[in-house]
Amino acid sequence: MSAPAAPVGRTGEGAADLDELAAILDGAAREARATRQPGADLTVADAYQVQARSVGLRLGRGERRIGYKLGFTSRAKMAQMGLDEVIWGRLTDAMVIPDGGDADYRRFIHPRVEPEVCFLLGEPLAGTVTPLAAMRALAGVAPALEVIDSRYRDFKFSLADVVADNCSAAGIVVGPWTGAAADVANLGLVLELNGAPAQVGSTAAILGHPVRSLVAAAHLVATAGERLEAGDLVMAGAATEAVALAPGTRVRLQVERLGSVGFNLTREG
Ligand code: OOG
Ligand code: MG
Repeated sequence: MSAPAAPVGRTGEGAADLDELAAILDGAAREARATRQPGADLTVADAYQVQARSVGLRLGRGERRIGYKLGFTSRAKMAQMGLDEVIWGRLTDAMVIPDGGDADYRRFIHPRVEPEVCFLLGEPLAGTVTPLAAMRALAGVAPALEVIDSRYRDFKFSLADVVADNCSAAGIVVGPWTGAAADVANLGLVLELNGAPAQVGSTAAILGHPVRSLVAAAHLVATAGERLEAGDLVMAGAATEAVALAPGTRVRLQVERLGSVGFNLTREG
């Protein structure tokens, strides 16, 4: 009698299964075609392995690492997705959409946009650091938009699923840089779609103070033996719920004192 086949990604499973899932998720992103969720047997620890391997496939094709993103750093996002643990993912240069530029709708499956702030590191930051040390390592801060695009059907996932999928990372748009000394604790923000407000909020919604995202990033990436490097970007996480984007949408975010950032999602056909 033969043993039943083990589900993909179960703890203790061979590396091959994690590689296979990494390849499936990478393929889904490249082809902009949704795939099914891996299932309940994938652990969060294995999911980070899958993420590292799928981003490894991108780097193997010549993409360059540019930093990290955090997810579920606001109550609004946790409530929207029904998950309440801070997660982190990796950013590459292929994800960058120029401020004021166009993003091709065909690149995405079911894109959503989030209002964020982005940090630029002036010095490396590693492991357990204080908010003051995190602040001192900064070279700048900017208003930013993240385009998330889950590779899973119906944008539905467990914590492990979304971690494996590089936290839905698909695009970032970074606005003008302001000096590192800028106080980002509680800045009002408005996310507009086609000129109409879609979300209104404050940077205070990001872990109470966005610098806590930077502290969390330094700590979390260290668990994978990595650190924030000088020149890295860190996306702090959405301050409000994410908003679904239809083709042909003009997106703009205004953040008090930091200024604005935007892009256009191209029309269909
Ligand atoms: C996961 C990514 C969440 C954020 O800013 O909270 C995220 C998702 O909701 O698909 O990027
Ligand atoms: Mg985000």
